[in-house]
Amino acid sequence: MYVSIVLPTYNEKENLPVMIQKLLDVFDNHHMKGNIIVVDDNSPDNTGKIADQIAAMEQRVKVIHREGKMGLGTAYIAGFRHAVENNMVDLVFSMDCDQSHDPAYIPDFIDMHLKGYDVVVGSRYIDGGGVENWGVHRRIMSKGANLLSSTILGMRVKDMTSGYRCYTAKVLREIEMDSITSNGYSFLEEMLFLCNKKGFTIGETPIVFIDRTLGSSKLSKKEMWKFFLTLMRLKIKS
Ligand SMILES: Nc1nc2c(ncn2[C@@H]2O[C@H](COP(=O)(O)OP(=O)(O)O)[C@@H](O)[C@H]2O)c(=O)[nH]1
Ligand SMILES: [Mg+2]
Repeated sequence: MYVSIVLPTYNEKENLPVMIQKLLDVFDNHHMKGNIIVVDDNSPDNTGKIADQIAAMEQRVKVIHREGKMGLGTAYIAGFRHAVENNMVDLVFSMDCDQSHDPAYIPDFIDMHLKGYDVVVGSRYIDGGGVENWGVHRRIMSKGANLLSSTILGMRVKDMTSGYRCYTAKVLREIEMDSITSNGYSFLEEMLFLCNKKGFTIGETPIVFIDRTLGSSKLSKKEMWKFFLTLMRLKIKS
């Protein structure tokens, strides 16, 4: 099993070194082959330079530099493209680089994949999953967005907005990622919608999401509105 981890970063200088070390420990402890692909958007806090320094010492770490903040969706796409250029790759993960996604869950995702799922979502909203450190406002927004999108799009997935996922290389080679017009958080919704439409199977594994303690969130009010607009557009398309 060869695994690639795509880590989009924007101002994550405190989190990136910790996250990479934790991921490499998981690789080593589980005898996994793989690499980590950091996609940095010219972070003003020099996350990109820190990533280069780590990559110079650790060949399992690759860095994609983009000119400026171009959004989470296109960062995922750039990382996914790079990951599947490698013929050895079996599974590609996406994870936030703020330590809210614990690398210790990676073996659970792999188990779900081995049960036959093409896409595995790390879910906060199934038994065993949860959220820590979120205020009431953010909890309601997230739960509401998920209920609405799974109901409107008629999908069984309980956590449509979780960014902790894994896809088989086949999924990423077959989904027309260029057709995805949404960026930011709506990307996550649109990607699952396309996977479902193509007939790929989607499973969920529980994760406890621990909100970041270092750095700050990039989720803006604008992203939330875009999420609902995307939902309507996908509904019309389906
Ligand atoms: N490359 C890149 N990474 C981004 C961008 N926006 C957010 N990220 C990263 O995506 C991940 C999730 O973002 P975050 O702000 O933690 O979102 P939240 O957890 O929903 O509050 C983090 O690793 C961010 O550094 C972007 O425009 N470009
Ligand atoms: Mg976060």
